[in-house]
Amino acid sequence: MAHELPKLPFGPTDLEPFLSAETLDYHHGKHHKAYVDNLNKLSAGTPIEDATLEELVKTAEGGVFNNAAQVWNHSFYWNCLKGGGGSAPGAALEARLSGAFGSFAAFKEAFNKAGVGRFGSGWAWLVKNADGSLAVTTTGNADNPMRDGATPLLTCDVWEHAYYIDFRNARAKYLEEFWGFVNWDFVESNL
Ligand code: MN3
Repeated sequence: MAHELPKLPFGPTDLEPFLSAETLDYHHGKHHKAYVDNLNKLSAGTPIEDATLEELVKTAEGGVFNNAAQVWNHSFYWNCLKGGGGSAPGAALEARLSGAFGSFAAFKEAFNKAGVGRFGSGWAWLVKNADGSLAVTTTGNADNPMRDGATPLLTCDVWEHAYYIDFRNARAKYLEEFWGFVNWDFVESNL
């Protein structure tokens, strides 16, 4: 069964002033779509044709992995964002973040530092480890924490294509503005 490009969970201008409609048009309509199209080309008529996206993210290698993981990562990233912004973590999640990182502010600082520090292209993540602990991590290129048995809770795409139109080379500024548009209900649903 062919993989499909999911619709964005918000309208084209709903993330302004954080991300413009032009960014969404390119990032979702061209980059994300290209990963879906490439994955379908690589899997049509092969033994992985009926594999689920999650199976491919966990077990595939090479080009199939790169495209499958980028499809998954981008769909997850869009779900981490909330049209209109202005959401905040619920009390229980905020307490867990404070327990793990010292405070909610310290968690955001750790996440931003990790995202800025990821050399080249990749992703910043909040994950739940197999032992239930929360951690901030980054992955390079298409890589995904599920490969290491962790559960992704929140991600931010730190590939340059995610922020170059709106923030030029200022990845740190992009990460700062990201917090105003996080969908905390989605983050909590991944716990
Ligand atoms: Mn991207």
